[in-house]
Amino acid sequence: MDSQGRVLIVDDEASVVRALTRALRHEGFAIEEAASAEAALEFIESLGTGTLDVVLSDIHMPGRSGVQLLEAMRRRDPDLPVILMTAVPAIDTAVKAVEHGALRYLTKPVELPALVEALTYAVRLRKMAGLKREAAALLGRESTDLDARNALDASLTRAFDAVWMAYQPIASLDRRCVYAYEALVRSREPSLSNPLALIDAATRLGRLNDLGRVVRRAVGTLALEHQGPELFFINLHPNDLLDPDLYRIDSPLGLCAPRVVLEVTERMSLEGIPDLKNRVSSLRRMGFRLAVDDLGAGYAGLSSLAWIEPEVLKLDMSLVRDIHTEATKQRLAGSMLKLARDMGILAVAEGVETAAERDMLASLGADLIQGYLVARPSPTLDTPRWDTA
Ligand code: G
Ligand code: MN
Repeated sequence: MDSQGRVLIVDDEASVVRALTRALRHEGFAIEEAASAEAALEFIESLGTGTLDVVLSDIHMPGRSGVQLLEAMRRRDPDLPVILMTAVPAIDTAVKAVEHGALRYLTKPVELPALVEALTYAVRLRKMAGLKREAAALLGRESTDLDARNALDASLTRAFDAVWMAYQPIASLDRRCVYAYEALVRSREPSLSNPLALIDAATRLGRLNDLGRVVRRAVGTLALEHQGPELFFINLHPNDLLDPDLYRIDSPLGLCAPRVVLEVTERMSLEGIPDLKNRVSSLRRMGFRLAVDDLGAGYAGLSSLAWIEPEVLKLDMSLVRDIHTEATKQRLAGSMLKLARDMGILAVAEGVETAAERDMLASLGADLIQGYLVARPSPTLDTPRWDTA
């Protein structure tokens, strides 16, 4: 006889699993059991697609919680319905459950009629999702928007797991030393190996904060290990300013804040950041310094200067390129360098590729330079090539 649907029960309490299994088998469901979120994921991984109809999971379990199980599963199978159960309902877990697409949120002890009703509904949804996919295939629309989004989400998860940081020296011409290393995000995931594509994908999927956290953890960990006078520059997305994780003094990056300069780009508006001034002063109180990046590539005019009052300014490479032959760029860069000096702000010239550009910048008063001429971004903390620089 056809079952009512195949249910995976996930609960660390053996007596609960036993009781649910007995009752639901009696109602005609086929039952699988897992004693933890990890065991459930393993079981799902070992299945082909389409052989499980619904997951019924406890929330509070040793190891991963039911909400974390839901989150991990969403990446693998976007339309496998999940019903969560808890003995201690709380607003924040309910909110998270809904965010990650839990179908229902039931309070224990669960009453059998309500459970059967929820499971029956879930099984129907699951069947409908399968039918929609078949119809799409039949009509020659094999990939729906949702499929594309899920594929991108899966790539992005792989890309986060494969993130590595490249470091590029910022060199002092006068002192012939490395002043700092700028950390630049890279990923080994082939479909998102371009950092702009990576950031774009994270933006579209609402996972920018996850990316920022991965980057900050990587740089913070390296900076904690690295013994040396060099500072670390790290790029912030305006969105990172909204992430509470950035303000944690016990995070790896927070722990070495006095050796870290946070770059905020001029390319993106800071208009959507409420309380910007307070956020910036919190960061300063933690010991961070701030830089305005890509100056002259401007979106934000000079407003980010006023909001952030940076310790460091980075002249965009578009101003640097061929500066030795372009009088306008010389005048602009020269004035910016002078103004920065008058304001007590350090200036870095970015993207210096040739000795001619470097010499012109030096004659305009630049000390700190960054670019392929000196060193390319690299997984190791390299020393600059002074023969060319
Ligand atoms: O926006 P931001 O300044 O953080 O971007 C720096 C980017 O510029 C990095 O991706 C880095 O690899 C690249 N870069 C660094 N030095 C040079 C250079 O000399 N020339 C060019 N074309 N790109 C550079
Ligand atoms: Mn930068």
